[in-house]
Amino acid sequence: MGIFVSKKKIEEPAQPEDPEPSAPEEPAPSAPEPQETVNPDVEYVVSGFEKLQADPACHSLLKKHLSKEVLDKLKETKTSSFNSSLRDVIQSGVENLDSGIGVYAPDAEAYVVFSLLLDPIIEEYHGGFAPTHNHPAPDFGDTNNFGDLDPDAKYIVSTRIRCGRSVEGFPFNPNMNQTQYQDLEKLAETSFASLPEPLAGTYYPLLGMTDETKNQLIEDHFLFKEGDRFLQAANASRFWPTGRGIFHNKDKKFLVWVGEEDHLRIISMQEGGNVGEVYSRLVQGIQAMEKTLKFSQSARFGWLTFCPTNLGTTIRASVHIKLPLLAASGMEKLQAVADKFQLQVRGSSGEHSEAVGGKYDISNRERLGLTEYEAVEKMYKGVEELIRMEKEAENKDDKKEE
Ligand code: ADP
Ligand code: CIR
Repeated sequence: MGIFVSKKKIEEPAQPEDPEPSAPEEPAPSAPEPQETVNPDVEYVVSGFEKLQADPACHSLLKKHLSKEVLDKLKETKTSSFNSSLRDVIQSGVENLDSGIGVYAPDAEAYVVFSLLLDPIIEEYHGGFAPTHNHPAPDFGDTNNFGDLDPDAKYIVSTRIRCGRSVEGFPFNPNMNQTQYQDLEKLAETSFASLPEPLAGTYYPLLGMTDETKNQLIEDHFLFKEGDRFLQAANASRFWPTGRGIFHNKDKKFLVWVGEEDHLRIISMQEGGNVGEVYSRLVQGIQAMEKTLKFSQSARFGWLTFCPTNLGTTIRASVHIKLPLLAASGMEKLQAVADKFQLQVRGSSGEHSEAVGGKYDISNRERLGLTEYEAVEKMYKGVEELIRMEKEAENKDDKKEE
């Protein structure tokens, strides 16, 4: 397990002790200097700012957008709902200097109260979603428009589309207590019980799961990894494994994560490149769960999530793909090609992992300011183009050999 950074309590100011009664002939002792209240959260963000600035290898959006001016304006700010501070927002990025983003929203109100820092990060991540923009209404479009990206099964190993949901009435991770995790899990289980075939299945709580089962589920890409240091530093892993678990249907093509980064992650996945099948199953799953659960939404940001990169549609549509020629020089080079289509390249075990056996995870990068349909389409069209480029490179190689 990685580090765990606890939320420190604000210490009471030291009280001066009552002076001893002095002898009448001696001068009265002077009153002790009033001591300044030390607020550890403010001290943390001030030194955190310096730590970020001092590390030339840190390239997070937090470092880029936390200017001295923004720090000074926000360092004493708190949300009224949960008393969350700037420290709660930036702690993950300060403890993990290799963060890409570095911030989380400790509660829904933080998106408004800390907008001076979060708005520019959101704008940069989600392709120019400016403070004046509003996220469009949910629109899944016609799921049948997407076909199989790789009918010959030459490049794409598997396809997965997920979304995140927060359940109304529960705070985000750092403000959840143990009972709330248990209550959230119970609510989710009630919802799973109402799922129709072929989505129906079983919920497996992490509590009591053997290490063997857990590790197999992780290795097979079904379950979240344990001990994510980015989440731990954001105070998102407290009371682990209470209230955490995974639901899946019989063929493990429809899955739901409970209590990880978001309250729920709804997932559809299968082998091969049939995006239409994967997407339509996800839409069915979301719509079935909406019948029993109410999810948190904001007029400006769409579906609300813990990480600002997931706001809006919360859709990450990905393929596990092998593109040996385009990836010949590694992940960074492939990312440069993928940037043209606003795609994100991850390793084969998810974010912050390496590409094993030349298998990359390529997904839409933006989730906010576009519809669900458009988010999937970004991945679809981009990957279609990458496969075309790989084929072109294969043809060039063939010509060289002739
Ligand atoms: P998330 O997708 O929820 O943001 P991760 O990047 O950690 O989180 O991925 C979660 C898991 O899903 C990892 O095991 C990852 O390898 C797996 N995964 C992602 N895309 C695919 C895919 N197209 N096929 C199979 N597994 C996938
Ligand atoms: C980071 O900043 O790298 C982690 N907190 C993860 C951010 C989510 N990543 C993403 O690009 N969607």
